[in-house]
Formats: sequence, C-alpha cells, structure tokens
Amino acid sequence: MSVNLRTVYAFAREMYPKKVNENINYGTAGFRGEAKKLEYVMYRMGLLATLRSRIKNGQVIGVMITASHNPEPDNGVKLVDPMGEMLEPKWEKIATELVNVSDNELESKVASIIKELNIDIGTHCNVYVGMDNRYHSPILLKAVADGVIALKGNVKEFGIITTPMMHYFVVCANTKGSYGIPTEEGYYKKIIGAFESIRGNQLENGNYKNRLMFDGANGVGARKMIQFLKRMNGSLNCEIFNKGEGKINENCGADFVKVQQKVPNGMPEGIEANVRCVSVDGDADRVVYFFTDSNGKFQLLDGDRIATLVANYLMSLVKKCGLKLKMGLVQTAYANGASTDYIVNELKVPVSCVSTGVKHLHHKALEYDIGIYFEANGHGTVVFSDEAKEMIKSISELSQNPEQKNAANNFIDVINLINETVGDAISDMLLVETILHSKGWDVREWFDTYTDLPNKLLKIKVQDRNVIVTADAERICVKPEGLQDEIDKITSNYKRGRSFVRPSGTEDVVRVYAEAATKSDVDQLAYEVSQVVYKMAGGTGAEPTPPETIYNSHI
Ligand code: 16G
Ligand code: MG
Repeated sequence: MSVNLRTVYAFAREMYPKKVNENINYGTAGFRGEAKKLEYVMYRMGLLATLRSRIKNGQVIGVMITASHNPEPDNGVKLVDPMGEMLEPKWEKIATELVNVSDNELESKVASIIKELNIDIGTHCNVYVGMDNRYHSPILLKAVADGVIALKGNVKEFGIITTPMMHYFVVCANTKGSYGIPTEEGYYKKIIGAFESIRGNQLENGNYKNRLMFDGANGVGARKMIQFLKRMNGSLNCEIFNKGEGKINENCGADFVKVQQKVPNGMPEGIEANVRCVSVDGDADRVVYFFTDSNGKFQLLDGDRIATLVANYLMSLVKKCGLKLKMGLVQTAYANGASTDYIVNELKVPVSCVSTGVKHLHHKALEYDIGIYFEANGHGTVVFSDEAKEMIKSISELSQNPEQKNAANNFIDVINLINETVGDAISDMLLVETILHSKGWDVREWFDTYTDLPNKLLKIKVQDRNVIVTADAERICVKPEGLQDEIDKITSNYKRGRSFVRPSGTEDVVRVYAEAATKSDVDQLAYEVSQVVYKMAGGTGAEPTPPETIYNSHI
C-alpha cells in the first residue's frame, strides 16, 4: 500500500485548519477543552492512531471522543492502547507535539515520527472510534475518521458508546474474541449473562431489596442503562433519571454528587429513606452511590466504599474456593483515611497508594493475582491475572466438593461481570448490586462497615500551578521549599488531621485535600492549608476565605 503524506496537509488545510495558537497538552485524560476549538486536534489524533496501530503491528487502537464529567460546551479525546490501557506516556509526548505544530509543519512532523520510530507506513492498521452524546461529538468523530483515512487506515465507527465500552471493544478485538465479542450486543450479553446467572430467580435476599434509582448525568450512561434494562427481563428494578432532558453533567452525575455531597437535580425531592441511588458521570466510567438516611441526611458511598465492599466479597470467594491468591487494593491519596484503616485492620488486604490518574492505578493493580483499584471519585475496577483465572477454572471443572465447585462457578460469573479493561460505571454498579444481594444487605449495612472521616476538597488559583512539585504518590510536597513543613505544622494541631496539595492534571488550579476527626476541624484545616498554599505558591485572585464560605471543589 502506498501512502502519500501530502494528503495529510491537504486535509488539514481544506477541512481541519489549526486556527488557535496556544499550545495544549495531552494530559491525564487526553486533550480536553472547548469543543469548537478541537476539530484540528481530532483530525491529528486520527493520524496518530494509525501510526500507533502500525507500530503495534496493526492491533486495534481506540479513539474515544468525550469530555467525561466536564460541562456540556467541552469535549475531548483519548486514545486507548491495545490491551485497553491509556496511551503510553512516551506517546503522550508525541501526541502533544503533533497537535501543536502548524498546518504547514504537519506533513514533515508526521514524516519525522515515522522515520524516528521506524514505522512501516505501508502496513494495515485499525482504529476504532466512538463518542459520547454531546451535540458536537459527531463533527469531531468525523474529523478523527478523516485523519485515519488520510493515512489509509481502516476505521470502524461505533457511534455513541460509553468510554468503558470502547476499552472493552479494543481488548476483545486484540485478543481475537477471547475476552468477548467486540460489538455492543456482545458487551451487553457478557455482562448481563453473568449478572443474571449469579442472581438467578431470587431477586431479593434478606434486607436487599431489588430497587435502585439511577442518575444518568444526561449522558451516554443513561442511554446505555436503558439498553441494559431492555435486555434484562426485570432482573434489576432500576428507575432512570437524567436521561438527556437537561445538559450533560449539569448539577447531576457522579462528579457533582461526590463533590457537592447532595442529591442531583432531576431526581425526585424527598426520596424515601435508605433507597439505593446511584450516579454515573458523562461517559459512564465513574460511579458513586448515595442515599437519604432516616433522619433525612444525605449519605455518600464513593469509590473507597465500593473498593472495600468488593475486596471483602472477593476474599470470601477466594476462601470458599480454597485458593491462595495474592490480592491487593490500590488507592490514591484522596482515599479516605478511614477506608485505608478498614482495609488494613479489618480486611487485612495489602493496600498501596499511587498518583492520581487511571494509568497509575491500573498499572499497579496488575502486580497482583487480584488487583482492585478505585479512586475516591468512583473510577475503578478489578483485574485478574491469567494464572488466577486458570486456577479458578480448574476448580470449577475438577473439584469433587459441590460447595467449592459452586464457589468457583460463581467466581467465574463475577469475573465476567467485571469490565477488567477500565473502570465501568454500569458493570461496577451491577457488581455492587450482586454483592449486596448475596450478603442480603441494605445500603445502611454497607454504609455502617466503617465511618468516613469528614473531608474537604478545595481549589486554589495560582500563577503557575507547576511550582508545586510532589513526591510519594502526591502525599508530600517537595516544592516550593518549606511548604510541606507548614502543612505538617498545621495538620499536627488536628486530631486525625491529614492534608496534601497537588497541581491538577485537568484544570489550571492547585487542589487541596484535607480530612480530620470532625467537620469543623476539617473546614478549619482546609482553610489554613489553602492560606499557606496561596501565600507560598503565588496565589492569584481572591484569597481563601474562612470556613463558612468555602466551597467544595472537585477532583
Ligand atoms: C482524570 C483522570 C482521573 C483523575 C482525574 C483527576 C483518567 C482516565 N482520568 O479525569 O483518573 O481522577 O483526572 O483530575 O486518568 P485532576 O488532576 O484535575 O485532579
Ligand atoms: Mg469519565
């Protein structure tokens, strides 16, 4: 196949000219920004995806168009590597360079990437493209597809899908179907099949009631949940809200609920006490639970809660199977201290802390036979080693002990229910439902496993957020000099006080996290830490305000 690089420039000039001068960066979650400024970025990511696929011997690369939990005018793009991982860091740099050159330099930039990496441009390559349901996504999808076509790649469009569906499709394709079938129906079939096989005909158990309220954030998660329910024959009684009537993520969705700690708009006022409610984000890769308790108080069950519930359940399955498997839980510094204590002291599962961002968590989790990872914001999943899967399978096939055999069969279903390729809000939710059902627990029993420490998240505008440099999985601030000492001094005045600061990877701000034994303590602690950050890291705009007026920010 001959590829004429001149086409690369022709397309750019005619259809996707770069009209902005500011440089942008491939950040923790790809490129994000105002949708109207992104067409040239998308076109160039289409080009890049073909090069990435070619260097990976024609394996499928995914391109997902979404701005996740960001507001409606934003959009974004992220690339999915062959095994469902986030794009390799070395290529994040290449992506950044490719996006920032002028139209005139584009052709030679592509040529130099091909030369430097010794890419055989004449070979076949495959790119999958999908998008969330933002109104500007179709135009951006076409730009990606044109990028792929310009370099003579094969492009397959999946239309509107969730981010985790894209990761699943890529992995299915690259494992020749052994992970599943790379179609929307294949995805539903695998997950629903596993869910219904475990649940059987008994839809309720003990205190577990088959009733759930689902906030779809007006995003693609709502649409796909409707599709799930259509295929589920009543095995889950779930009422869907925020199906797309309002703006995506506006006063609803997992990020809003986690940060604001309140019931999202679009759900009925005065939900009955102890009814399980669940919120996903705009592209359905995050999930949090919440409920209103019998005193009318809002209560949140975030990613830490899901991680602990899952770890507890999987441990019992491992035991029932009579297996010895290395299980580990991966968190970030944002994990509530009470959850970490519970994991270490009650569950006795090794826990590690890594930097924010899915790639760090996923990578660490792969070190275990069963690696459970969750960010407090609700993004997470479980990954199983091939050896662990083999062992479970052989028990299911060979065991003479009915109880053990049963546990292994159950385990296989649980593995099929989980989308191992990336955090998947709907699959995670069905896993939580499965666990609560099997334990016969209502939401209150789950909530009572431990008590969260009151916590607070703030954001501070500074001149240059990169003056903050962190170490030890973002728990220690090494620059500016002296800032950590100040934080330590302040924190030591508070019972169970903990606080850290880090530059955001997705917004031009510094984030401050604080937790302490009481609500008033945490408010004061967060305030004092943000004051020193403002002073020592070059704060701009209004100074931090005392507790009463501090607002909660998002991670
Ligand atoms: C991105 C990350 C998410 C992280 C968040 C932190 C991926 C796919 N997503 O959304 O994991 O929690 O950024 O945002 O890695 P921040 O750096 O602005 O606090
Ligand atoms: Mg998301």
